[in-house]
This record gives sequence, structure tokens and C-alpha cells, in this order.
Amino acid sequence: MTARRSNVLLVQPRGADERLRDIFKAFDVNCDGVLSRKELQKALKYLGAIFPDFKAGRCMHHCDENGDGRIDELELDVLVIYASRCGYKVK
Ligand SMILES: [Ca+2]
Ligand SMILES: [Ca+2]
Repeated sequence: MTARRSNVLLVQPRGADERLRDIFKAFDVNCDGVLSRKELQKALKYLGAIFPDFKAGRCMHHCDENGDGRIDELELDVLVIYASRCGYKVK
């Protein structure tokens, strides 16, 4: 486990972050339990991202820890914290 990963895990999502998590989960449109880059892109667009395709790429870079191109349940924690840090809020 890298230092970066353990730092991320020190911050547990709660409150507003829980609502962000619900949004991301709602955008798992094919209900396979993971967010594809396309699904992530749509979620970010909903959250007000100006360049959702670009931002989805950034999110994947930061949050897709096993590099399979999808955000799974564990990586969702990292995504929620990252999105919250980037200023995404549920309207
Ligand atoms: Ca999916
Ligand atoms: Ca992944």
C-alpha cells in the first residue's frame, strides 16, 4: 500500500459526500456495479463539470487504482473524496 493511498483512506466520506456517492451510483446506468468512463462523464456533467470528458479522464487517473478503466465500489470512496475536493456538489 502506498503512502498516497493510506492518506486518502484517512478521510471517510460522510454528509454531502454521501449524496455525491448516491449520484455516482445513480449513473451506473447498466447496473453492473462499476462506473465506466462514459457513466462517470455523465455524472460529472450532471454535477456541473464544464469539460466532462476531460474531467472524467482526470477522475479515472486519480481514482482507478487497479487500472481496469472502471470505478468499482472501493474506488468509489476515492472518487467521492476526489470529486468533493474538486468542488463538485450535489445541487
Ligand atoms: Ca456501469
Ligand atoms: Ca478500477
